[in-house]
Amino acid sequence: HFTFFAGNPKWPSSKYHLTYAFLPGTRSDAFSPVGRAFTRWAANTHFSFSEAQNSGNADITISFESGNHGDSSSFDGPGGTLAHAFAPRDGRFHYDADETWSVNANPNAFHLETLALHEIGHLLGLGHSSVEGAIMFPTFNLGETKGLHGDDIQGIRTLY
Ligand code: TQI
Ligand code: CA
Ligand code: ZN
Ligand code: ZN
Repeated sequence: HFTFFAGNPKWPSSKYHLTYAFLPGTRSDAFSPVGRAFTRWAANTHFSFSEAQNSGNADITISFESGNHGDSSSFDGPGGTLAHAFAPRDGRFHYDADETWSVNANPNAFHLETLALHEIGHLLGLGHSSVEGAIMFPTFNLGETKGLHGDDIQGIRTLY
């Protein structure tokens, strides 16, 4: 079953169109997988997303960071934490730059699109789920690919 962050933080209901931007220096092979992840969420929720050119006024920003990078949780090199995103309405989504990432399913790398689906769930207000097939289920393996599950969609519908 889905969960939310403490206090149920969410985007205002009037704000269903969110913009996202890649911070300068983001590896360009991440653009399409992240874009596909936003498209999947948009297809299954009331949200729509578009890429902003100027990260200064985007609702959501995406970047690759390494080690201590100036927020409350440092990355830890290869393994351990892979990515993180903050609860609404923060909008920051960071990938750990020290992991091996892949655009296509690859048994020896982490799948950019699958991690983006999970982290966007956090950006929209979802916590972790007890349903094994859910994108918000708190276990994720090297090489694994997943999609959205009814439990994830139900979570967003319940929160908003
Ligand atoms: N990053 C954690 C995550 O995204 C960071 C985190 C832990 C977190 N607790 C949180 C973020 C609560 C928001 C709210 O869950 S991770 C998984 C999972 C990670 C973990 O790199 O450890 C997935 C990334 F769920 F399997 F544990 C993706 Cl799917
Ligand atoms: Ca790591
Ligand atoms: Zn960070
Ligand atoms: Zn998570």
